[in-house]
Amino acid sequence: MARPLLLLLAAALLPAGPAAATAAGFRDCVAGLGDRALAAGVDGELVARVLPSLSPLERVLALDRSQPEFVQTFPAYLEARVTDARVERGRELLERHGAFLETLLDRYGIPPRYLVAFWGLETNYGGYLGKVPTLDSLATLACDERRSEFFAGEFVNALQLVEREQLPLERLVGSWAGAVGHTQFMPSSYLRYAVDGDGDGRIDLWRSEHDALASGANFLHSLGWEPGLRWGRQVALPGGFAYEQAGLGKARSLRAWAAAGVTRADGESLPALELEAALLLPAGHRGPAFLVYDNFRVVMRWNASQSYALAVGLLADRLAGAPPLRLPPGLAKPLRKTQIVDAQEALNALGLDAGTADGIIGSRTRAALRAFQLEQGLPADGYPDPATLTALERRALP
Ligand SMILES: [Ca+2]
Repeated sequence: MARPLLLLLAAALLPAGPAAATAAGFRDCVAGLGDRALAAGVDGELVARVLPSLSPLERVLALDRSQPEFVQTFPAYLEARVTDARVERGRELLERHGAFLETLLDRYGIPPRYLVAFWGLETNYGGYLGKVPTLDSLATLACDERRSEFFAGEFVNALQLVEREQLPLERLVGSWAGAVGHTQFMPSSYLRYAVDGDGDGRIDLWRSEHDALASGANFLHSLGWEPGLRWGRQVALPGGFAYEQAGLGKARSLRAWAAAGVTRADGESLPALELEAALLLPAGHRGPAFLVYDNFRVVMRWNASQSYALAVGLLADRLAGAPPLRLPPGLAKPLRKTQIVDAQEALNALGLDAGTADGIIGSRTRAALRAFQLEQGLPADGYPDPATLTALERRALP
């Protein structure tokens, strides 16, 4: 019964005009979220206490709509995230939490270096948990038309979490998009996968590092991590390699890659196993090449970005003592988003189906670029390097 009362309040307290319409719209929407929470079994007292406290956050909408001018390249992404300082700190934490991390390896099959790598990438090992009030950000996004259904569900999950863990409301802070704690779980993942690592009977991903590490281990285990296998590795390609063999959807056995002349980065042969691996060229054929295994796909279920999953694997390797990845110079130069949009439009005009011209280099754009490169006799790595963009511009001229 909260809805009519809140609407009346909104109408009585706010001035007329567009702002009032927005504010009244938010109150109406929030009342709907409350009904949804009640229907999901959330305690009425909690719903009644939370609803009037919610505020729409303009900056959350601004961030959700922000369109970066530049597309960050993989080398730039990696340089910003897998830093020497982060490696050093991660090694300290591996040591400090060593005994506990070993128990997680026994129980969930996730090696310590991966758990620490996720921790480092998500929040810089708890250095930045986010300060945005989670219920406000989730309500704001749930009341925006773009991804309303997803965030409405997360809002209800957040209330269920408050109830189950008896959390004080002020504890719920995190990223602008509603992720919380050391491992930046959305409320649905927190409810479903978080576990009590320190054994105090509660699951607190903000305050307990052991709860966060154990929850990360349980999450990866639930997503299908295969114990005993790596994420992948950097490899070297032979001269004259046919780059169109690259792509996450083109997995072949390690034995087949070895037969195609692919070696470990140090030139040693790959183990002749039946293990399935896909070849990735995240910075094109001039950049590093990686073979990635099934556990890489598990990391992408945590976060669907290939760059993120590569950063997790490469940080984990460095925590275990691997040297920094050597990148050829000049690859980190960012691409303008407008350049990518233009390229996508040109590819679509040529009938090569790059998908929506949104400036994001996804799998369809990569496939369309590869088709164009093959047609032009360019290295078919699916990467928008200057040679490809120039050829595309020329080809697209009327
Ligand atoms: Ca705990």
